[in-house]
Amino acid sequence: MKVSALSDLLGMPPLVRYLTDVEALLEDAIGVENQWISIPARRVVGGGGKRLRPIITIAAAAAGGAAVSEPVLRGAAALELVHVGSLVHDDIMDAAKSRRGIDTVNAREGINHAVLIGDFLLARAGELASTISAEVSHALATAIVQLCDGQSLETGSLFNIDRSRTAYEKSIEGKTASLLRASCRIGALASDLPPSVVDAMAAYGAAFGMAFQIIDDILDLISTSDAMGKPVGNDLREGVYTLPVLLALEGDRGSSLRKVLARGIDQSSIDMVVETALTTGAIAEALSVATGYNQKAMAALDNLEDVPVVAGLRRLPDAYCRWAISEKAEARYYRLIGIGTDHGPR
Ligand code: GRG
Repeated sequence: MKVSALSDLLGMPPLVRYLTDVEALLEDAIGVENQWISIPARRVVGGGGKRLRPIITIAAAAAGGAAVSEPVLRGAAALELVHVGSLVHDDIMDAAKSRRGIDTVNAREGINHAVLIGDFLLARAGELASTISAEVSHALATAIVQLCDGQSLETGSLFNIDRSRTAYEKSIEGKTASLLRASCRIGALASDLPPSVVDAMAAYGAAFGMAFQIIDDILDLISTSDAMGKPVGNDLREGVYTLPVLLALEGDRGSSLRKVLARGIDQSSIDMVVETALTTGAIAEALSVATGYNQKAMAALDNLEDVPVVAGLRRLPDAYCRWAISEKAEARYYRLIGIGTDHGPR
């Protein structure tokens, strides 16, 4: 999704300028003399991320009618640093070789350096947050706690074919939704918006974050490795059974799927899971769960003043999901997942 399109969608003409300021803050945060840190940190922070968390931090501030101030931009940069730090640690856990088509730190510089880069990025985020307020620092630290919580729940349930849908949702609430929630909360807190607006924004970010992760999990099954920057079925290979797989396990062909998964994961079992999830409607159902979370996100904004950015934030969750599917899902699956051809690449 291009920033210019996002700025139109959100009704925020100066978004590009704000993001340029965030980039400068990120560069400041990672530009240290020690090249063991600065080189890999620049590669991962500058590695082509969408900057979704900074964008929603900024939009949350603007949605409450506040000017987008310097503290809001520092908060936005802090959130991106936590996001990238968590990805560096995630890549260590997965022994991933590349992300967004770029070498991971564990692959190029080694695991020990990667641990330190992740820690460094988190610490830099903490420093930025501390320049805003104690409340913002607290919100950021809480989000990091929740990220660890969600990720450890996932790690503890690898290859568990009895993983429940509730357990899945609790895990993604921590590992993904908590950071989108914190982005919204911190945007509002850094602008001194009233508690009712802070809470409404946080509820919006949390619900959108759930949909965001569910879409990512769907795409892991029906995208292409080129579009995702990692092999299709990567979650399955790692033993992460996500919502579409859990729904397929609950369906008519659940018992044969169980047997296939119990035998171990190879390319033919991945193909079988994808085919089953598509033809039994499990993927379509997962998509509709994501849509339900998007509706919850929109409803969270009901009591906010109807300024253009609030209307833009209401449009964002559905627009993001449509964009992600149209950019990344294989078009031949559209009919099976119950979406029209208007999702096709533009
Ligand atoms: C050290 C903070 C910290 C956490 C440790 C490893 C871990 C616990 C958490 C990682 C959780 C994780 C990988 C969640 C996935 C979130 C997700 C969907 C990331 C992709 O977000 P995008 O699409 O990424 O916004 P880009 O590439 O655009 O930046």
